Amino acid sequence: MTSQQFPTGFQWGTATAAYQIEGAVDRDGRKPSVWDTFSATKGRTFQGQTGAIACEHYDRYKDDIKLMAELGVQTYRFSISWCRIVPDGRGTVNQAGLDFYRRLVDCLLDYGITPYATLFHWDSPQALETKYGSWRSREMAQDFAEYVKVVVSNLGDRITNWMTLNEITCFTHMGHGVGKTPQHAPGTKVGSKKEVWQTSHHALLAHGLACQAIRANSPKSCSIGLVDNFGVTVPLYESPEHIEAAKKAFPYHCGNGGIIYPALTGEYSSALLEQLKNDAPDIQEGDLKTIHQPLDFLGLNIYTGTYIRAADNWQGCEWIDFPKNYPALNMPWLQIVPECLYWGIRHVSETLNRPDLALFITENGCAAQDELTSQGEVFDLDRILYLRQHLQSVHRAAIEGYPILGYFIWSFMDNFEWSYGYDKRFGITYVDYKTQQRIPKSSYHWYAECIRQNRVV
Ligand code: PNW
Repeated sequence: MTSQQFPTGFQWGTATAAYQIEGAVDRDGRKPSVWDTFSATKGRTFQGQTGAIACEHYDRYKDDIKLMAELGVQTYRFSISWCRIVPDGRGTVNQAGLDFYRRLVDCLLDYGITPYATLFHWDSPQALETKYGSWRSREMAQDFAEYVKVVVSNLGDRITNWMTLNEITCFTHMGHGVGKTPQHAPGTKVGSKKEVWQTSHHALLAHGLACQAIRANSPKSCSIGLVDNFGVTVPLYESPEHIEAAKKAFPYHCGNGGIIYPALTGEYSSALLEQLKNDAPDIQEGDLKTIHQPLDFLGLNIYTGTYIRAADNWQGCEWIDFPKNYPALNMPWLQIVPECLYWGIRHVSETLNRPDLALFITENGCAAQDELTSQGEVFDLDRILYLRQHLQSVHRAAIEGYPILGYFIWSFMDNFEWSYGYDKRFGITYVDYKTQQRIPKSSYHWYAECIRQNRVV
């Protein structure tokens, strides 16, 4: 057998998100999202950059999808912008917004690429932030479900793979802060940690109500997932005691105990609740039942991990800091921990006791300091190094029998990296922001070969 061969049917893909690539923020009836407002506020993003133009994907989607088809991917994960579909957040539906995504999806289907649509990737309608503080209010969950109903009843004939919300902790915990200004939109300071936890609780409710709305309104049988960037606790090395310690540490992380536990088990992890004490959110009767919907898959966004060792303390585990000069890529949090993908997959299956649940790596990738040569090429050898090692880790999980069905590289092309603006490039396709030219990097060609051979090359 050829080495590092993936199981037949393994799905190869790439991922993007609406605000990071589309631009065209005031076209065809779209109204502002919190990211338009936040990035236009002085001092919030790198050099005051915004997603107003981004990659002009709104107008260039056909060429982008053609390039994606040449790459050979079977799947594409993108997000739908709430403020294109329901520009005020609730109320009037904007037909032109639906039409854009219909054209986009039809183009994908023409090339035989299966669409995976994320219904929310951080771009809340500004109108709802102004009206009631978006995720600080329970009303947001209901309004989200209404928007989801519109999308699914209009596009559900051609999209059958849905993801509700992307990375709940990023737009709740990183968008609301106590004391200091948060790094993500809406960038609101709140009075207590409890209020922050309340925002993620509302997002979980939105997830639950959205699942119900999808099942009730999809014209076809479909599959539904949640996408989370949970914390991967990696054993210092693979001895039985460190593996045990990494498992014990797992439910303490806020994205694990506070997001995937309630979504998958119907309970916040007891480890986390003990730690939160009075900071835990208020949970109304029936909330956990609403949040705990049957899921067809879980999407894992994994870029790095944290090393854990066994310890003689009450938790039985200890978090280890990275030493100075530990290998990292071009992002403050991007320490290279290739085993993180294997352990992320294994922990979700085993620690949450869900060996049946289908998993996708819905994001994995890295920022590198890409340089365009005078010949107009980008030799991103560091990205290939990173991706190859991480894919090997996915491969290990696959051959050990974990239900990992596919892998999406973040990202198909360089894009607006939130508060880092265009300073950080995650794409396997280079975007020249002066000309909007797309230039496949070495990693694009490498990935095409992996897909062609269905193995890590
Ligand atoms: C994800 N961390 O965010 C998002 O889903 C993407 O939109 C984003 O472009 C991509 O990863 C790269 O940043 C993350 O602090 C934000 O570990 C923060 C972290 C990880 C992922």
